[in-house]
Amino acid sequence: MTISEMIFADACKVIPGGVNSPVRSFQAVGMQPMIVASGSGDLICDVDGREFIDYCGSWGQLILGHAEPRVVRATQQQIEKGSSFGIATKIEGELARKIVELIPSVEKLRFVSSGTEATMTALRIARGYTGRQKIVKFIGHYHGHSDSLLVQAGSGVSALNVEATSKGVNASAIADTICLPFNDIGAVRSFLRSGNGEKIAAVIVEPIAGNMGVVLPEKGFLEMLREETALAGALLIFDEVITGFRVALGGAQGFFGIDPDMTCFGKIIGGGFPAAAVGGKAKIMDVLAPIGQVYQAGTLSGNPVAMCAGLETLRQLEVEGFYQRLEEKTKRLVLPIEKALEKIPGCIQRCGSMFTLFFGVKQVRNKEDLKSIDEAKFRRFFKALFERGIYIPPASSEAWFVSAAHTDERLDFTANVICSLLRDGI
Ligand code: HOZ
Repeated sequence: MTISEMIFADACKVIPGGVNSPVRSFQAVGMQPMIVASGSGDLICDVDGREFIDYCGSWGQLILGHAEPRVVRATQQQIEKGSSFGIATKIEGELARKIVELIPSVEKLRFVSSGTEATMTALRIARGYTGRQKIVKFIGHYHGHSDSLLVQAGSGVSALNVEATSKGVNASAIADTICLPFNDIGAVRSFLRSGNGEKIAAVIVEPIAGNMGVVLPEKGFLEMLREETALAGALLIFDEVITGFRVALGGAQGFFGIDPDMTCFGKIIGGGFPAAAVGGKAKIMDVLAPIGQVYQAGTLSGNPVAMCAGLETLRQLEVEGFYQRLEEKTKRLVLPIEKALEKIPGCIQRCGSMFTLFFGVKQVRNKEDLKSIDEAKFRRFFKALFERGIYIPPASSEAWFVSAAHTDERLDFTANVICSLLRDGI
């Protein structure tokens, strides 16, 4: 038995499935997870001393790579001054101002600790602000694990049952959640126009889906959402937990030029620590207590260590040419693979440094298309990469991420390994 196997077996006795988040269990790839001991730059190392080039990057959080020296230093300095106070600090205002400066649709924001909290709070704010109950989400989109948003969700939820809805979700939450197909302009427009629009508090969307693999919005889809929600008096919420500061400094909304009413952030804004936020127009955000009557709170919200890590990360992203360099790195990896994919059924869907390689299909536009992907091939592919020291997210419909720490040498090595696997057949 490897040390990873022994630790995992012990963990299974005290942690359900041995993991604190289901996709980490490697169930989707029919393997046992490695137990990670450390990370540095583009590498992670497990307790058995095996090294992996990491394309998961803590699910997109680590845009600068593992243990980035300046982030480490900033957080160490804060920890020496105290790691949590449960009271206002200067640093949270600084990070809030930085986000407001970079994302024009956000005038005020509140920090929470996870993407789940951010989207859950966004819905509560939308209901409090509009006085309406129902929300619209898209089939296969994943916005964390609050009740209303687990309905027909993506990521690990898709593996549960045909409805992809978790057991234990309140029936009234299901009844109040309307699920529509992503990228279907006609279906969304006719739903919102046929007398339903005025019952909808909010439409929540991943502007670039990242939890059913990377699926880009088709031309006009986000524009239609902006137009129709405004007509219906419903709020438009962008879940930018993955895309925020990933695809561009202005997030997906900057990339596509659409101003949502509210935005949820997570991952990158915590710089490797648990931090997330919900933000939007001041008049909407001011429904939150203590100004308004929508309640939300959290001891670790705005945690100073996470705020330091987030601020230091955003400062580095602001450096001229950062996103251009990241794009070049990603192309260095992706372009040879795309060439190899011309000869076999499969495709890469990408925006900036986030992408997914799908087997068995030439295009994925929505959840329906995922039914045709070749899961068995993905499992063989994952295992082959793993054995060669390359770690990608352990499920076929997740996003892969390139970080600023990925070296050209490791990107080329990865591209060569993948191209030869595709060429030789897996
Ligand atoms: N929500 C993540 C997948 N899209 C998984 C998070 C985790 O397992 O840490």
